[in-house]
Amino acid sequence: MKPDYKNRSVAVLGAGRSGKAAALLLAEEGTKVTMLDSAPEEKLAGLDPLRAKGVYLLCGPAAEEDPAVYDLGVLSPGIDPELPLGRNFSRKNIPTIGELELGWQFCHVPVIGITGTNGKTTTTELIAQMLNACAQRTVACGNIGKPLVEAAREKEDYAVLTVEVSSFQLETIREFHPEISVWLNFAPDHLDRYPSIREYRAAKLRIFENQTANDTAVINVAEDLPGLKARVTTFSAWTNDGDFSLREGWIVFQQQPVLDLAQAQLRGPHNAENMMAALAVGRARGLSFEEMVPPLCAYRAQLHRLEFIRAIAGVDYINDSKATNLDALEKALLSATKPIVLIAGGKDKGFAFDAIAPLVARKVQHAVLIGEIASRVAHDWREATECELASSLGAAVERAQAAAREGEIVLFSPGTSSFDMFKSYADRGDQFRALVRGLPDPTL
Ligand code: UMA
Repeated sequence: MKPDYKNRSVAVLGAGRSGKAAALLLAEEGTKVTMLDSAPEEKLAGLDPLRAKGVYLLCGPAAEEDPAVYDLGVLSPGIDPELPLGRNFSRKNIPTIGELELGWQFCHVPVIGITGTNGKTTTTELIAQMLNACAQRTVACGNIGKPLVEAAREKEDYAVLTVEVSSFQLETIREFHPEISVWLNFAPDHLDRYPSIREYRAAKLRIFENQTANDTAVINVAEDLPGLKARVTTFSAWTNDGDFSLREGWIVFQQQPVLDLAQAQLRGPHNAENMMAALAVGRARGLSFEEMVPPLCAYRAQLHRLEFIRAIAGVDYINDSKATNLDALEKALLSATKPIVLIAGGKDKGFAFDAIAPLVARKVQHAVLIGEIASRVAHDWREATECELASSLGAAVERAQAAAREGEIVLFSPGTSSFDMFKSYADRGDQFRALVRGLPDPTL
């Protein structure tokens, strides 16, 4: 139930997308809102509407040393509790929730929560496209971009909200309770925030915490998730053990064919699993396979996810900049049907690239490595493939073009995040696309 926030004093930590949405909601509820952000004010944008609603802003060192006490803190997902802003706040022992929990308090309709290390955004969009086509009005929100707080307050006639949830958001829930929770997969990630993968996994598992026997959990059969209270539906593209599995190019449900993969725009076993999860969600909401399959097959992947850019001299150039962890790089390698010239590397997030060296040996003819992790990856793959280092993405693209032969692909699938050289994975992917578009075509 929605608490009464009128006249309470609340600190919103982080003036990014979720912080601004939370502050606006609270200001409109009559709350005394202070926004705290470590960045200097000139680096923050879009604050005028908040000031107009009476939100007080504290930035930089003044925010990180703020001595004030509040009734409640609302944390943005990107605030690491171990960094100065988070630490200064937590030492005051003020009750704290995250933006996701605040959004949940204002939800009037059920929620579908989607988590997993990879495929969250694609699956969230698949589910939203499918439900909307099947007359169950919804919006894709949460970690995908539109904060839950914003979606929950829209005056739209939604039947359900389709919410991508990250481990960061789940860290600070209390009563967040999806009627359907989807667990796509799990692999090491965000080791720059968590002490070990145990803490990362524990945060993600909270997606099931408030579910009951009346709810549904849609899970990858490869995952051992003990103690689930909800009804379970399983899926797998790799074994026949799940309720949904693969047979002869079809997704089958309890051995009955339901979706012909040749008709779908998405490619690769990981995307087959994303579609299985969407089918399981629709089934839990009473839809028939006949109505769900056409919108799922029509869905096209977003940019930066195995995005075909162009072919030059018989070589396909693929942008997979969204591969910000090793598991995503592994999936890209597994879905390729041609020999690969790989461009990989970026920020050193603590991944052990030697874990995929046998797959690299099978699939990658040549690797061009970039970023702060480049020489470590070259060392980890020294026996798997021919490696060279490049000092910039431009140089890497040139080297990859020189190395690729007709019938091969140049795959840009970094396997780690971008922040050592770029603003985001999208900026990195946009730059790659522009570089590839500018390459000379020797056959012309
Ligand atoms: N900040 C501080 N002190 C700190 C750290 C950050 O003040 O110690 C401030 C920054 O100066 C900035 C603000 O916090 O002004 C940014 O807050 P944020 O990082 O929480 O970003 P938002 O703009 O609120 O975006 C967040 C999600 N970001 C993260 O989880 C890092 C977005 O997911 C999400 O789309 C958005 O809320 C709406 O729900 C992005 C993401 O990268 C896409 N997610 C991670 C991922 O997918 O791997 C989890």
